[in-house]
Amino acid sequence: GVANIGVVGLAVMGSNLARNLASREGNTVAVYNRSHDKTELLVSEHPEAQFVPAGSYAEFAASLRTPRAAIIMVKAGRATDAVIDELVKVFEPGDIIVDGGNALFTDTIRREKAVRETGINFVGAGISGGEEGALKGPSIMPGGSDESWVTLGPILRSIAAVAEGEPCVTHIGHDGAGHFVKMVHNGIEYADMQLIAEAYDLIRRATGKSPAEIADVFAEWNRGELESYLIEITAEVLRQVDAETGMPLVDVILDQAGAKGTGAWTVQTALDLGVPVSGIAEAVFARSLSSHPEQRAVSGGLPGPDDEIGDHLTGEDADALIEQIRLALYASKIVAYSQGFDEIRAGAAQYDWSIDLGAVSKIWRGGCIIRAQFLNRIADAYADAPDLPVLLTAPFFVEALGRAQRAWRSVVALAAAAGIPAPAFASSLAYYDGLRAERLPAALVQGQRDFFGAHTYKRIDKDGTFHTLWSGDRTEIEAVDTH
Ligand code: NBP
Repeated sequence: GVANIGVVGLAVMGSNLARNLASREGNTVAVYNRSHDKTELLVSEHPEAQFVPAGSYAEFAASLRTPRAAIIMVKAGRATDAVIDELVKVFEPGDIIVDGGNALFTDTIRREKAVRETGINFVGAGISGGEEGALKGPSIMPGGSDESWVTLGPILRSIAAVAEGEPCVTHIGHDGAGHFVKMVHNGIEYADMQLIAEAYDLIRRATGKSPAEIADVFAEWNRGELESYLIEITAEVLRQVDAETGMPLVDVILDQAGAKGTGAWTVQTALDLGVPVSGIAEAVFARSLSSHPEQRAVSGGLPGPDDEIGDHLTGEDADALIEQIRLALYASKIVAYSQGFDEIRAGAAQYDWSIDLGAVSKIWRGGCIIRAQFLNRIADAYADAPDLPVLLTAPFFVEALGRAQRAWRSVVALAAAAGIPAPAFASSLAYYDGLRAERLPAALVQGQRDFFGAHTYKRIDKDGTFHTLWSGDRTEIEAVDTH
């Protein structure tokens, strides 16, 4: 074979990734797609590219140099399993199969185990950045064995986005680690987008500013500590005018948010791990609420607050509120990222991955949807304290939260008083105050649990496990710990 890397699945993502690979010095790319017309189209549209088209899996395998390496970019789920089954038949021990689709990490763990039996390496790699990222440089989160990373590392480094001179790819950890981290990336993306949407809604409803005027606010924010791809594109979307009606595009788009499921995976996994990713969960639920028009329609008669915002704030008052909202957004964003990294930390402990959290934050600085300056601060925090249990307790973030908290509280209070839903702002603040609290009412919950289920409790003043004889004389006994 002459090709050093192959791509199976030539829809948008696969063909762009194949073109990206072919554009790098020294790469010759074997390409295969189930429906052969896509393969022919790609090759004929890009005569300059070093492609070796294959009409069958056997031809594909024959066109690859050993040890073979191939990236699968097909629809996640059954299609991925079907392609793996075919590749395993034509590949040999030592070869590498990479799944670059959006697989659920537990599927990746299962596939890695099954493929490893054949002596072939299987690498689940999260790839972020959409179509453009695939073509010009994505952020890549590969899992899999150390052995496969030796072959794969240089190839992936050559096609990844570059941030501050460093390629946005690192070997995340074994088996499903890469897809796990990609999943959490998407969860954080949901939270970030929801927080931005809440900020926009609050500004609009409190100041009456037009979407175009709010676009200017976001463009301004993008020059400061909030600088990020998502803030940048928010300004672009808000500025867009609908050609047909002349209205702001945001006002003609149906207000029902779609989802492909990776946000829900992040939350489901967090529930299993017992990690409170409340900001991410609110973002996922906010999309769910939006997509139930039949429920929203019948809720029109629900009473709102007496002090619904009457007159819009103007001039300095409006400016002051916008600054408060900016701070609330920044603080809530810190919480969302902190919760996401908490989930990665917990996942690593659960699945026995050794994940460098600082390296994860660095490969998100370019190519992916949540790329932002801010990620450098996260990298700094983990450089100073690699075992930091809660990201937001790093000095830099403590300072930022301290600076923002008054504004954050005012904004959440305003939203509640005015009847404007701001679930991600509110739950992020509640999480922050939960972490801060010296005592939590969890003590009462433990008492309730002991009352109805004899679930026992621990005491603050001595070791042991205790139970009060609630239905007897209500004396306390020391319980045998059955856990
Ligand atoms: P799609 O997710 O739309 O999948 C289409 C591809 O899957 C085609 O090449 C199709 O072949 C192939 N395929 C199917 Br469907 N069933 C197959 C089977 N049984 N055997 C062989 N091939 C089969 O493509 P995409 O939007 O390019 O996404 C590819 C992957 O990348 C997905 O896992 C996606 O989640 C992930 N991803 C997408 C984005 C994005 O922005 N779109 C971003 C990041 C990751 P055919 O041509 O013969 O039907």
